[in-house]
Formats: sequence, structure tokens, C-alpha cells
Amino acid sequence: MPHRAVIALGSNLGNRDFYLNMALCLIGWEVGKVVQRSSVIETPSWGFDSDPFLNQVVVVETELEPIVLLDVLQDIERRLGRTEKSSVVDGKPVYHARTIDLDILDYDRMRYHDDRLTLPHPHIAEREFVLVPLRELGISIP
Ligand code: PH2
Ligand code: MG
Ligand code: MG
Repeated sequence: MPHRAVIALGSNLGNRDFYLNMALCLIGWEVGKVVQRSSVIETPSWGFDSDPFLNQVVVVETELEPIVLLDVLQDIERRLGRTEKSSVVDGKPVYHARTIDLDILDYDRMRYHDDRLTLPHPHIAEREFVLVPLRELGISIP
């Protein structure tokens, strides 16, 4: 049985449509079958002063285990020109404009935590840019 992963896509640097579409293609080839995709929405940058984002949420059926999925998504980010990673300075997150950001929101409703990955994604409830696409797809993540 494949696993069901919910993935958020975001881009606010360069040709945002291109990066979203390329990421979707690569996810289809390297992660698994994309079974649901939300509309693409434009959203103001949340949490840092930057250009507006295009955001989208997709559901993928995958055979990859969570950490392998994270590795593959981060490799796709790198190949699509993502340079700086978000970090935490003095307890506050520091974000950077990015060609593409791929976040795992949910994986089989699993609860998981280590220094690289927390499931479900810890900041869903306060981020309209993922709540709106999730609502469109009829998905609620506890
Ligand atoms: N991602 C962030 C921080 N802020 N704002 C919007 N609108 N869309 C994002 O995808 C986003 C953000 C951290 O990854
Ligand atoms: Mg993110
Ligand atoms: Mg990320």
C-alpha cells in the first residue's frame, strides 16, 4: 500500500509559475503519483518582508518513507535553485526568498519528530496560505 503525503509548494523568487510546475513534474517522477492538486493562489509573504508567493498544496501517493521523502524534496529544491534554508536566530525563524519550498504537511496522519522533520507540520493552523488550499481539497490535518 502506498503512503499518502500532503505537500505544500511555495515560490516567491524568479519565474514562480515555472518553479511550481517543474516541482510538480519532478514530484510526479521521483516521489509518486499526484492524486490531488489545489488551485495555485497568490499570497502576501507571511513572517518576513518579501515579494508575494504562489502557493499550492498537492497530495501524493508514495512508496518513500518520510525521511527519504524529505531528502528527495530537498534535492528537488536544490536542483531548482533553492539556496538559503530557513533558520532560527534567537528563537525566531529567519526566512529567505526562495525559488521553491517543498514542505511535508502530513504523512499518513503520522506523528513524528526529530531535528529535521516534524509531522504533521507544526505551523499549519496559523498559515492561511496552506489552510485555503487544504480547505479546497477537503483535507483537515489534526
Ligand atoms: N513560507 C514561509 C514563510 N512565509 N509566506 C507565504 N505567503 N507563503 C509561503 O509559502 C511562506 C510564507 C516559510 O517556508
Ligand atoms: Mg515552508
Ligand atoms: Mg521548507
